[in-house]
Amino acid sequence: MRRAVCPGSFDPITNGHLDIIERASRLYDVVHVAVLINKNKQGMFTIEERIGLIEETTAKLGNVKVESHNGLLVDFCKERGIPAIIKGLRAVSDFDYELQMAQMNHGLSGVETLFVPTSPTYSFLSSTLVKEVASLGGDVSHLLPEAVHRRLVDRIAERRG
Ligand code: COD
Repeated sequence: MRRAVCPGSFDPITNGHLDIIERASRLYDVVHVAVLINKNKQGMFTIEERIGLIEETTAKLGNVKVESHNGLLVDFCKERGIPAIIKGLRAVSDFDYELQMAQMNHGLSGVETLFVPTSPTYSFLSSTLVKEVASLGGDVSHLLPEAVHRRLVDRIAERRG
């Protein structure tokens, strides 16, 4: 079984994330999507909600397993025998930090990181920007899976009261 992991915050999953997960799912037998818990970061969606949205949008792929993890990504990999981390690269600006993390993760555990270039359609896309634009009334429906867009619009409305 060839396994890889796509890690992230996924707050929430965007079409950019989904593109990378779909491409990874064609290359590996099992793709683990790891929702990393960052206690210092207050998300818009709970970890359980993020997992639910990822499961809903990746169900059609058939070989994606979604889990959360509190701690080091390399420990998630070690516990499951995963030798490869898949990361999407949006722009040169992503590269410095991604390279640092790849080298650190390799140094810690020997796990390899493979970079997949983002589709040009999604090169500007991040969960943070999507939340900001949607909160200010902008249309982001073309950047998110339909179910995720619906939940985002509802969450923003709930927060407004
Ligand atoms: N196109 C293509 N890929 C994309 C796009 C896009 N538009 N948007 C995001 N991605 C990919 C990128 O590869 C990105 O890394 C990944 O999706 C996740 O993105 P986010 O924004 O959901 O998540 P991040 O960047 O906050 O995730 C950072 C991690 C949680 C992966 C990292 O902090 C981590 O590994 N943390 C665990 C603790 C740890 O091990 N720390 C030591 C690291 S050396």
